[in-house]
Amino acid sequence: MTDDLFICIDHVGYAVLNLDDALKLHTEVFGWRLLHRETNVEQGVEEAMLGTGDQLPQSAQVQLLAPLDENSTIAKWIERNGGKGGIQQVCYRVADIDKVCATLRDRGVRLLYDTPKIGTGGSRINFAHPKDSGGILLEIVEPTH
Ligand code: MC0
Repeated sequence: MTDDLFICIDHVGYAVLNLDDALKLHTEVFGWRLLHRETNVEQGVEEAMLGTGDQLPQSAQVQLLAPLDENSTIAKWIERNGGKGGIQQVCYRVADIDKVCATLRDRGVRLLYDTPKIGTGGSRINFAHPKDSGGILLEIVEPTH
């Protein structure tokens, strides 16, 4: 057991305008494999997780995030980005999200949620505000296994 806060980069999240179009590009052209797809109403997204193995969680996956409607954080991000997709977030994997969130709060980082919410595949997630993480929206995930 080390004192490291994070295990690894879990995924990079791309905001996309259309999930099926983006899936075609990232699987057929770039050769990623679709590992998981779901709709997360609370987060306002339809998402797809891409990797090179057969099952979650792997290191450094690609997550495609399409807005469910115009109120989605992804829709707002795309609008602010001139109507184009791009990198919306980077996500770090942790073993104990409650412990890591407490440590980050102690260090002055504002987290978006008081308690973690449900993310991809039933994982527990929280986000550091971009103002406190060098302008990058930083997601923290504790996978289910
Ligand atoms: C906003 N800002 C960003 C940003 N979004 N900076 C870097 N990366 C981003 N993605 C900046 C704005 O430019 C602005 O800076 C400042 O943050 C505040 O922006 P705002 O317009 O006042 O606030 P909103 O309404 O855009 O909200 C930003 C916030 C929101 C980060 C709070 O996007 C949020 O709640 N995100 C967490 C949830 C999320 O992203 N869900 C979708 C992924 P200036 O300098 O102009 O003031 S769901 C997911 O990822 C799940 C499924 C999973 O992985 O399991």
